[in-house]
Amino acid sequence: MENMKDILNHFAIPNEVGEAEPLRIGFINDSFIVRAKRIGEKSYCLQRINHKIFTNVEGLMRNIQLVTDHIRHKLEAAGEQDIERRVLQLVPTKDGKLYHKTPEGDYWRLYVLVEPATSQEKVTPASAELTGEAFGKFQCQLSDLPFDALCESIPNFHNMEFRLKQLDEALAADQAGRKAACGAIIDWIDKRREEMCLAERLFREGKLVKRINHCDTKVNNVLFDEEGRPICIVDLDTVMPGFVFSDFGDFMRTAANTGLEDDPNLDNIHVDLEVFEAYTRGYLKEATFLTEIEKELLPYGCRLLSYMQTVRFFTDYLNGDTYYKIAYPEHNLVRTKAQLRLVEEQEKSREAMEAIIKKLSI
Ligand code: GN1
Ligand code: MG
Repeated sequence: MENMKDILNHFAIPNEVGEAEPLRIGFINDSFIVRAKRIGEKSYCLQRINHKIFTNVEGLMRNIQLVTDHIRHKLEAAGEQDIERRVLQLVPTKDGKLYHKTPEGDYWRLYVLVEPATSQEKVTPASAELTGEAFGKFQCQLSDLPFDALCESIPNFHNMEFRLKQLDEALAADQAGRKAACGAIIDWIDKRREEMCLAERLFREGKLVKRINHCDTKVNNVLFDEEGRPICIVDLDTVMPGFVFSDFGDFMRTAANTGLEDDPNLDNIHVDLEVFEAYTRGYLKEATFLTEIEKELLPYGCRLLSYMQTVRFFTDYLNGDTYYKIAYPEHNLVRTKAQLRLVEEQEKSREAMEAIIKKLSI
């Protein structure tokens, strides 16, 4: 079995470094920090990729290289000075590969550590606006890459038709015997099926394009500099083709909600229109590539991503909690109800959201 030193030794690290120390961030991969021995030299972030979730590690790593190279070239062309903090940089292995696979079948990769940099867990209207700018710029930098240059690192990740098919399979199997008590939720989901598969239909009709999305647009996936300005987008595992409102909607799902994703008190859940407006302002400033239909569908994207999450949590509940980590037995049901309520709140705020987009589009 390879130890951490053996693993590090496979990578082409140009300077002397210390031992890998565990970093407690993220739920999916395991991360370690590897500090430079001398001040002023580079430090690194070593990660074990969760290949149970990301089964196509080769494709995933090719995506990341393509995206980071593309952004780097754009920054160079624009004369950017601080490139090392503006885009993630992979360190290849000594034999020129993007990752190292151990004899036990674990996959490891190494990034240059972006520093100095800070991250935020909670969003304010001010940081929402900056985060909107950062994700808008990220999509813009990638908007001239053909969407099919990248693979789906998780196939059908944000495909609503596919998520409903998974739900139907879970309902048919009823593995955990939980279906009978969930009639109201099933009806609620059924009522919205057609509306929520609109994007897939528009794509088939050639009315909507796919673009490269980040697919995990939480505020903690943006690094900020000492002055609180966004510098770098991180967590690129789910960067893949999809509809623009995946990124817009997922940010709103997680940040423009006055309650929690798993709030047991549904009365806490409302759309935070201040955060919605701030993020939208930042996003629209940078996302200059948007077509009319994409812009028009941004409020729909918010409902879609919350609905998709309702379906995903509920499917996992029916399957007996096999995907999401749970903190207590009914956790996935509580999450389902909280996301369902968020969709309802977003339905109520639909006109207000549309008015904000209209106002900011002038
Ligand atoms: C998972 O673990 P985290 O928070 O990065 C999930 C997202 C969900 C989210 C719900 C790879 O993301 O798609 O929206 O949970 N990521 C994956 O909290 O499934
Ligand atoms: Mg993530």
